[in-house]
Amino acid sequence: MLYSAPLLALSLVAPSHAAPLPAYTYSRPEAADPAVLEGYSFATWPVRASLYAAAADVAVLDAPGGKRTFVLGFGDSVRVEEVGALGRVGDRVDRWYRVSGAQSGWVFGGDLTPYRWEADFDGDGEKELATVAWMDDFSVRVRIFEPNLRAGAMMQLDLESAGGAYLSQRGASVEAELVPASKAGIPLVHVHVGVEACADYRDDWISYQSPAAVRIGSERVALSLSGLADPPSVSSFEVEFSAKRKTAYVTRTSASGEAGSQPVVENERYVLRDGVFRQEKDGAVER
Ligand SMILES: [Ca+2]
Repeated sequence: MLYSAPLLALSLVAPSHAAPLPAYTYSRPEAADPAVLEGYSFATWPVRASLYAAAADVAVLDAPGGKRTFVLGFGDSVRVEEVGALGRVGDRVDRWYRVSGAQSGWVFGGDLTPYRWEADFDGDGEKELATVAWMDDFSVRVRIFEPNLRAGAMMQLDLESAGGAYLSQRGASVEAELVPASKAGIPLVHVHVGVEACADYRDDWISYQSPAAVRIGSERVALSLSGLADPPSVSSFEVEFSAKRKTAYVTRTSASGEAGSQPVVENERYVLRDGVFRQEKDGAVER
């Protein structure tokens, strides 16, 4: 399941603005031999795609697997100029891309991500940089970087992949967005991991908060909700944040699909404390 053929066709007819990007996928069947490059599924980014260095110190090479000529900083933007061959770096399988940006050259796809934001996550008046990227072990890493702190002021939090259990595969697709403070009370990185249909999926909202006296903070899973699409058995959820009250209302709906059974609807209320939405039960907030 490589996406290169249709996407390359798309990019040929794309107008001056970039075509929508494919889903940010990284997966392989559980039973597949990790050594076989063709067993992996991953997003093939089209020419003109805008991507970002997912980590610090991303190497720009003079050729795929060649000599390092430049190093991209965390979150630096690049544009895809040419889609190269399949390759492996360490345990990671992805394509090589010739990119333009701070320096033209070849970058390994595993070092790039479509997801990068700037926001003042901890509310100290300075913006942090955040990226979301698949890791070699099929976990999803949320990195948050303090540009004005000394080198190494990078926080990271790894989320286990959902979406694979029902398909006997490792990895899945990720969709991520920045939820602004105006919506949730504090900025959150929202990460949805799953696949299109017939699978488990999970939504996590990640916060970054710093103690007042110390500038470097910590990432936390502020809220984590799981669903299942395995018709006729289905469970889903909806979340409504209140920035003003710093709360989250979760409505869970589950249906077994058995004849005569009604969907079960449950409502939960969460209160934001120390960067985490804590469930309120019987008027008390869990610790
Ligand atoms: Ca900040």
